[in-house]
Amino acid sequence: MRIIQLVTLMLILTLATFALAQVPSFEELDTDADGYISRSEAAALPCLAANYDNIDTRSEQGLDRSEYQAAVAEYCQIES
Ligand SMILES: [Ca+2]
Repeated sequence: MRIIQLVTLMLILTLATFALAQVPSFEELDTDADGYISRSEAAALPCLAANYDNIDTRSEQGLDRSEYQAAVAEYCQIES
């Protein structure tokens, strides 16, 4: 019985880690498809929203694809 509980716990932790590691694509966040991620669109990804002012270095319509990719690499990586 104890083995089953341990295996179940390990499975839950593995699935939780996998779920947290999933970062939406640029297209998934750019819901209005204007080619930029606005502050309100960024709200769907907390690690992006929390650092939005640091990331949006060009202060145009929002984050472009290169800013988004750099931001994910810097702020949204989950240690495994
Ligand atoms: Ca957009």
